[in-house]
Amino acid sequence: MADSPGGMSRDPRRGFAGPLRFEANIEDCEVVGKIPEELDGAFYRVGAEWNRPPMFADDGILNADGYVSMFRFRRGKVDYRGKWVKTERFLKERAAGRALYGYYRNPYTDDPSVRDPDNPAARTVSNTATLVHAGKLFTLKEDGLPYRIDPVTLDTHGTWDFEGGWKSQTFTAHPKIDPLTGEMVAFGYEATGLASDDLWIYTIDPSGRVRNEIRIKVPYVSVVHDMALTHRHVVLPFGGYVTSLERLEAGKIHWGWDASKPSYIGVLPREGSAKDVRWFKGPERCMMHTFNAYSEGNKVILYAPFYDSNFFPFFPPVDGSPWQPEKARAFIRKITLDLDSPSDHYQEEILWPMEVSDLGKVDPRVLTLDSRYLYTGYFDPERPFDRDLIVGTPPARVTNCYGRFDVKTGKIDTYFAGPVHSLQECTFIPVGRGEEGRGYLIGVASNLAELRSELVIADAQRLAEGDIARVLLPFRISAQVHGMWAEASELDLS
Ligand code: V55
Ligand code: FE
Repeated sequence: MADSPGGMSRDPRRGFAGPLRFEANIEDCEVVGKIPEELDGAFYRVGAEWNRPPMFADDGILNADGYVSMFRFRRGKVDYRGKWVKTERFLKERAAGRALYGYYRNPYTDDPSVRDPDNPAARTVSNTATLVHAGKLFTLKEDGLPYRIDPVTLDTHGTWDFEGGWKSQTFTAHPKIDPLTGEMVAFGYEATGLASDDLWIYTIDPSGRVRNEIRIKVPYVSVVHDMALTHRHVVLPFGGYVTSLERLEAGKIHWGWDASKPSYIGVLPREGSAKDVRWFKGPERCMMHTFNAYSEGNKVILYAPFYDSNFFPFFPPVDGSPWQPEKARAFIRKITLDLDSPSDHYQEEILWPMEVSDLGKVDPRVLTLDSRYLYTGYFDPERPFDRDLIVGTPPARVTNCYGRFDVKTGKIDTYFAGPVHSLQECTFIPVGRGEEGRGYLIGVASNLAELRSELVIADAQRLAEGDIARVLLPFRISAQVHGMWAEASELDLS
């Protein structure tokens, strides 16, 4: 197998994506530039990493073990720590010394010693997002309950059901925290078991207690991966992916893609009930992540980087046709949901012509409100990039820029990471009081030439000026799915 000049193997399971089976702790990381002294808190991130080879070689990476890590900022220095999320599943597989769990979200494919299709949440890998609410840190995955994580040691302290108030078997990876009230709105889908059409929405007060529950039914069982929250409404987008008990009993991976299915966006008042849900329909779309939404009169405006079609090659089309990479493209869309309209269709506008990464953020202080700036990564082919470093079939996606997309003027302010770097999801760190957009934009970059990871830190109002600082790790860290910033005062950090 020929290696490229940078030592990058052409085998997509080696090189930068090769297995990592260690936990790590660095006090006072190497830094270039100057870490802002005003930052006192932690960047928590989680991703998927196989602790041992998967049972099935064609399984999806979304089924790999959760690995949680932190960059702790304090007095101009940064410490790094990374640990496995010690889920029930992780501990059982470690004791057995081999994979016991089969395909992504299909318990029928599990080893008989652990197989329990009546309790699918017990096999969650908790690999998708980190959450801080009411003084606690969690890792999340949409097929199970949150796992509670010690914010200093990153040790795992079991699952959390909000002191019994959370009744759904599942908890979304994308709850939303209202910056004006501190309340969290979250939901679980497949709430009553495998392929169930129950979706339950909860409001959790700032002290972490469940205050309200709304039980609704979905038009068809699909991935409801993210949501949006306005100061008045809950927004639930989904489309395309399908499952059924028959599919699962037949031993297939949880989702298939059905291009004939409409996309749906549900809207309901935050204090409403099942009869208040309005389902707006649209064409084939792969609706994974949102940026933000707001309510204006009887309209809800949603900004979201939805894909034209199926993003995931390992969730195959149900009609046996091949996965279509040219349709797996995300664009920044503005979607209008008019609650006064007799039409059951949503209106959609593509705001910028360029393809973007669908892992986007806004300043968390303007979540639920009419926000101006959207932040996400993209690949700018005009920038210098060493194309020999792109591996795999289909080729690994590269993100060499973060953009701040201004929805008021259309302007893009761009941060460029470097000619051998691929950026993971960005995170916005708010600074000061009130003013949207004031703060830092940070994220992990894979240095594909040196097989190391770097944390980049830029002034979010001066992205084109490049780094303020970079934290250089002496090793690769696994690809993040999602991460977030927490102030030291939100957690008991010492
Ligand atoms: C996503 C991620 C998941 C998952 C389902 O990004 C959807 C979308 C990391 O796990 O299980
Ligand atoms: Fe996500």
